[in-house]
Amino acid sequence: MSDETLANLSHEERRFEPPQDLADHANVTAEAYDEADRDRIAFWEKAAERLSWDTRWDTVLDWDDAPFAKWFVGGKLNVAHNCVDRHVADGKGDKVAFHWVGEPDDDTRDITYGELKDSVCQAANALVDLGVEKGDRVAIYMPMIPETVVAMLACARIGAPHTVVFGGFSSSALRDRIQDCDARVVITADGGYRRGAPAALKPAVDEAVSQCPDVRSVLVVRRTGQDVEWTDGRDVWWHDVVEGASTEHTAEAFESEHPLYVMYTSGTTGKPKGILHTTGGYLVGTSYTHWAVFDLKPETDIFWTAADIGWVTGHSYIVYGPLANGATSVMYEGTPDTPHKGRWWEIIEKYGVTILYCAPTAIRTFMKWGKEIPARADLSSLRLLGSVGEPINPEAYIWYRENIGGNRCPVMDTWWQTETGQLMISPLPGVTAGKPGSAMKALPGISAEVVDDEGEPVGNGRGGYLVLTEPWPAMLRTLWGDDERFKETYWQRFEKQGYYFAGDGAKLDDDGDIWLLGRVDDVMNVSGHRLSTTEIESALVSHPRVAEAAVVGAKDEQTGQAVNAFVILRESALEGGEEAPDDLIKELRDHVAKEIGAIAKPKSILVVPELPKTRSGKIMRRLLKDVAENRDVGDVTTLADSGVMDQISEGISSGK
Ligand code: 6R9
Repeated sequence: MSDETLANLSHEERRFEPPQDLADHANVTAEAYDEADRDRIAFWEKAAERLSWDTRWDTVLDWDDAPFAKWFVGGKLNVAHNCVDRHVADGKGDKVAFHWVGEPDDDTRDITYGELKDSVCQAANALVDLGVEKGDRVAIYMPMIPETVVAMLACARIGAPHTVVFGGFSSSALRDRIQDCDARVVITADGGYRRGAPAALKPAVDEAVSQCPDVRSVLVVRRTGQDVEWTDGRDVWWHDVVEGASTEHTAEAFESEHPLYVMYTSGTTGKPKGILHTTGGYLVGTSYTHWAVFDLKPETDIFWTAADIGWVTGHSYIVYGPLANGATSVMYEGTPDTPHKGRWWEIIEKYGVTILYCAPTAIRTFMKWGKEIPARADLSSLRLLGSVGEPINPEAYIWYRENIGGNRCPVMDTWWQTETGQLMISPLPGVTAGKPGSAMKALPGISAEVVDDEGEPVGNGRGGYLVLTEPWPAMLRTLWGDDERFKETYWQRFEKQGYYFAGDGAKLDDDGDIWLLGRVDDVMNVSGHRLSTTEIESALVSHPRVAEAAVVGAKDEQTGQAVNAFVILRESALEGGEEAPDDLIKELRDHVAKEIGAIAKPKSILVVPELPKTRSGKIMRRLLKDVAENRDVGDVTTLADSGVMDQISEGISSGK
């Protein structure tokens, strides 16, 4: 990273100390860093005591066969028992596990831990009746309904690793994933609600499964009541086989390293990568970080991860972490603008949500819609905010803090990956003075470093590659069925040092705090200057008229690569429509030059109505690059809304 790029950092002088009251009662104090530094293994061993083990481990970490880790070796436990049964046994059967909110108004359900236990046992019995055995894979292709959680926990309960596939993915994406992990049973629904209308799921399953001859059963939840095709002998209704099953099921304890789930990473081309997570370490890592970073007080907090379960964020922080901690969570089926743009704030007010965890892309969308919308709701129950998925630009951070957090809630910018399973780099709410735009430090027990091409630490004030230097409990164990690719993808780059290569660029500021710069393949080279997409995007978003920005480097004869920007304007900025886009574009280019330097000035800026995003909110810059380089747009199957690319192309042809 050039020093020019780095210099932009020093503009950010704002600091937010932890609220006094939160700090006084925080679950975790600064002492945790010292404790973990003194003995990382003992630190994680203590964290493992949070769970209920059937058999205690003999060895905390076995790293002899690196990079294949084994955590809590010799230990045995059942994940569903830890997430549900033990809370019921502790007298919390009547406590709400989920306030579930369907997309159609007034379509809500509260599910207690007692009810969840009964449903999970019924589903476990039904799966056993369908012939699912320990170790068999089950694919789950569902909307955001309680049965999705029940299905995941039922699989965990009987030791059958699940693979949840986003409900928004196409039938071919589903087929590839079923085939890659050789799932024999698929759990789905007739459909789910999306943007005010039922969206079908079953036809995609029928199509996918027609090319998966080994799938013998498809278990179907009736959610929308729409018509479905039926294959006798293969398809079974959930209400027939689950709801009639016994609520008694004895959970068997599995080895700590027994596979829990496979999650395929989205947005990459080629064969999907099946990230494998296992039992003990994963539950230790997710439950500890959920408790520490969100300062979870299970008796009083109402926790809401506003994300899809088909994303790792949903797995770790809607399902496993919160349930292991006995939390009460909100789970919402639909989109933020159905039936109106204030839906989230209405939900927060209604349930008294205290902790909100969401993606910067959502925050920037709310910025675009205008602060008047959240201002109409009473958000005073909130005490802590979280962000995940992409770097949060300082502007979005401040907007979130002010307009959602009422200037009293600290913002946890959490960096992690499908591969890491658990939060890795984040502030601690009772300890850290937050800086807008920085994810701050590796959490206690986690070792991160920013290194150069040779794997040497770059030191403060410099940029390079983010690496993780020590194993951690919830780390991926391998890629499903492909140990070689696992080694190549994550461990080969810094093999000599034995570091995990995260694939993200990062820099350390003068205090040694970490700033994420996006994927390393998002770094541009303009006339020999290395520029980060994130930084130019942040500069654009800091202009009052810009809500969202995406930047790509497109081939350029003169400069090697040139900066191409795509921007969405804030709605309030459009009111009156006085200014001609041409003037605005000049103004934006000058603004970037002022914020970063003339070298970063975008060659072109295109005003667009939407940006292409995955359902986890990541901008698919690859597609914008296709547009910028005048190529046909590539695979759009992992886009949340595949019509977006048409809108962008139309914008170009109409000369906007
Ligand atoms: C949890 C999740 C992982 C990639 C990761 C990075 C980006 C996630 C971030 C962030 C900056 C943050 N990312 N959180 N970048 N700041 N707080 O998103 O998993 O879908 O696997 O994506 O997302 O680039 O490498 P996943």
